[in-house]
Amino acid sequence: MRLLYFTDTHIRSVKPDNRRDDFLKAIAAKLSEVIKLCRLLGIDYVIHGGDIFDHPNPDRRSLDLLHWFLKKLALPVYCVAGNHDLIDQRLDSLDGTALGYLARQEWLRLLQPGEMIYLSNNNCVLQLSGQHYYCDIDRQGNGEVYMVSKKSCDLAVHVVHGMLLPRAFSEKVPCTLISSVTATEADFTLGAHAHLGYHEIEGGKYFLNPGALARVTNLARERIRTPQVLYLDFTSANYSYRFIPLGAARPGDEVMAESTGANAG
Ligand SMILES: [Mn+2]
Repeated sequence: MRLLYFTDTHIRSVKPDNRRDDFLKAIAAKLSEVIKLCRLLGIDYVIHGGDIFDHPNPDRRSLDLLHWFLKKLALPVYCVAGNHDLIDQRLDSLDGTALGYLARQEWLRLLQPGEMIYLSNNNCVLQLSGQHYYCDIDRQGNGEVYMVSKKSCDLAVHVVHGMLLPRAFSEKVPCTLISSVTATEADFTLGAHAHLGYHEIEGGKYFLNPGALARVTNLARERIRTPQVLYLDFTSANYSYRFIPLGAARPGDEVMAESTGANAG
C-alpha cells in the first residue's frame, strides 16, 4: 500500500500580499505535479492535512481548481479540516463550509475525530484516523487528540491539523510538543498547520510534516524552503518513506514579495 501526503495548499484565487506571482497558477502547477507523482509511484490513497482552501467559502476559481485536481487524480482522498477551512476557526461550522459541502458530495472523505478507517490490501491492514483543527487544540493538556490506540491492524497513521512541534516556535504561539505525545500508538503521525514542517523520530515512531504546499508568509525560513510531499511506502514489511520536493515550485525569491518584516501568520 502506497500513500501520498501533503498539506496546507491554501487554495485562493486572489494573490496573498506576500506573493508576486500568479498564486492560483502556482498551486495548479504543484497539484499537477502531485497527480503525475501519484501515477509514477502507484499511489493507492492520498491524504491532505487541511487548510485545503485559504477561506472556508472560497470563490468559484478556487473550487474549480480543486475539482479539476480531484477529477484528474481519480484516487480516494482523505483529509482533516484546517483552521482556514473553518468559519472563525470553529469546528461546529464545518458542515456550512465548502469543505463540509464537498465531503457530502463525496469529492473527498473527512477523517472524523474518534473514527478509525481500515484500509487493507494483500499484505497490510492500515488504521487511518484524523483530528480536525479546533480552537484551543494546543491548549495545555489537549495532547490526547494527537494520540491514538492501535486496534487490529499492522500499522496506524494519524493526521492532525494543529501546532505539533519538535520545539516551541515562539512564546506567543501555543503549541503541543512532540515529546508530550510519544505515548501514541500511531506508527506515523502526520502533521500540518506548522508550515515549515519537521521530521522527528521518537521511540521508534515517526512524526512527519512535509510543510505547507503553499508559501503564504514572508518568514526568512519560508523563503528558502522548497514545498514538498511525503511518500509513504507500506508495500513491504520494511516500511519506508521519503520527502519529495516539487520541481514545479519556483524559488522563494522569485515568488515572494520583498520582505517587510516578521509575519508569523
Ligand atoms: Mn495553514
